[in-house]
Amino acid sequence: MSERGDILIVSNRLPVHRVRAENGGADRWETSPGGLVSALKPILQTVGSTWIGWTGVDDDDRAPFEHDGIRNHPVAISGEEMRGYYEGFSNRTIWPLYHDAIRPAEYHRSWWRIYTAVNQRFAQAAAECAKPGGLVWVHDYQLQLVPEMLRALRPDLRIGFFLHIPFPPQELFAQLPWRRHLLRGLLGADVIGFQTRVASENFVQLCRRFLNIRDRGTELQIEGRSVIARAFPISIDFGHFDAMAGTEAVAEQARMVRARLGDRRMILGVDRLDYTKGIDIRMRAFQDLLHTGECRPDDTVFVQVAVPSREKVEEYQELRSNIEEMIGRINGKYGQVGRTPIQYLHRGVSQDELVALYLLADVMAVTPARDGMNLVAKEYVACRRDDTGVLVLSEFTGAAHELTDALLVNPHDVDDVAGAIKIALQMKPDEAARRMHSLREVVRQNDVHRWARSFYEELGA
Ligand code: ADQ
Repeated sequence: MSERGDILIVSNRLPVHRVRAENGGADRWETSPGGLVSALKPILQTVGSTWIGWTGVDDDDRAPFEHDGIRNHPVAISGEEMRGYYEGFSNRTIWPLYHDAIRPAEYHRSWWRIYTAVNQRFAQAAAECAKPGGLVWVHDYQLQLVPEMLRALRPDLRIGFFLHIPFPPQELFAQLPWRRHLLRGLLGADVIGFQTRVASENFVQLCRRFLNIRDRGTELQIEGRSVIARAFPISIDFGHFDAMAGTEAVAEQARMVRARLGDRRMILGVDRLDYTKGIDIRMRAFQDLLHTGECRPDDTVFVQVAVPSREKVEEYQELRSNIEEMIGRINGKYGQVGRTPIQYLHRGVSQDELVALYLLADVMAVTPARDGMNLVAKEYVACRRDDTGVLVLSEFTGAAHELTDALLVNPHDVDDVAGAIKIALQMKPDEAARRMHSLREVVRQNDVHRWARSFYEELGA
């Protein structure tokens, strides 16, 4: 991969955000949290790379700049375009539809027009930056039309596309008024990567049905080209998390938090505040355990970290009030003075703090109704160097396909989730160790470096 020199990454957001300076000093850039950035950063820092994306500020057409070893190339998007392309089409049409339509998807022609125009701008920027015969890797559901648009502008390029979220079954995808356009958009790539085999099979079936495309399993034939569509399950930098879990800085953080928690058992949830993540389900499950007395506020605490997300989208504002109301109700009913059963943080946490929480968690509760992969589950496992701790994991995550030694649960079944948390809290140390040991081996062997290598090899790097 490094022999090819520059990698060109194209995604909605640049991997940085601007932090306002205090005391009149200069603003600075910071690396952003989130699945994509956590996954790619370790690889990009080791080779020359350019990243094309939005800075997070409307109409920001600043010149390219360097941060943390990556060259950032901003794409300017106006406030109105963000409402149509991002908040609208990406997050109120595609996001719910691709996550099993757990919220109704909305179809608006004006959003689609803006989505198309903004995708064209990203394709143009990539066409201008890419070296002759170079590699371009386009990411995620906000940019599904870019591969086809980019191929039209620069047929010399090798183009990869990776979808971080699920790809839905035919019955759901078929609702989309622009279904053929989206399939053709993706087929502009040479390699299309999905999180799971089911997702890639859904895609191939849809290409057969709506575009009459011939295929041989994972290889499709379109206009004399062959396109590979298959699963590349994303992962984390195992070595990084494993090493961090052994540092003094993390141990110090863990001691501080432990002192505040006392000797209570800890159940942990860490997510972007998103309705797909099933935060409500695990709260309901915990409430059941408080109700039956299987957990008491003086022996167990649930720590839920929820990083603010998509706050301009109505569903997310609604979700936040529902979750906070629910937590308030549970704490009001079951709490004691000085003993709050659910500790809720609505903010990002530093990586030291995050790893300290992973180390303190007797049980990690990951219960999305649907999730492309879920990196949090893998991060938890990577931090449990002494093979303690139990992972409760939704069957509907991509991660569940690999992490089969977790306690797998149906997130639509509160009894199942409550039952698994109870089993996890009571699990004998030798069984917990056997499971954790095997989970750690899975993540160690299939880390993010292997993921990127396999994608790049398929792309012909
Ligand atoms: P996300 O939906 O963002 O990712 P996830 O895979 O769990 O979900 O990744 C979240 C990342 O953000 C993790 O690396 C985690 O450490 C970090 N993070 C979460 N909460 C945090 C907090 N409060 N403070 C600081 N950091 C926090 C999307 C898809 C997933 C897919 C990833 C990668 O929705 O299904 O796994 O992309 O492909």
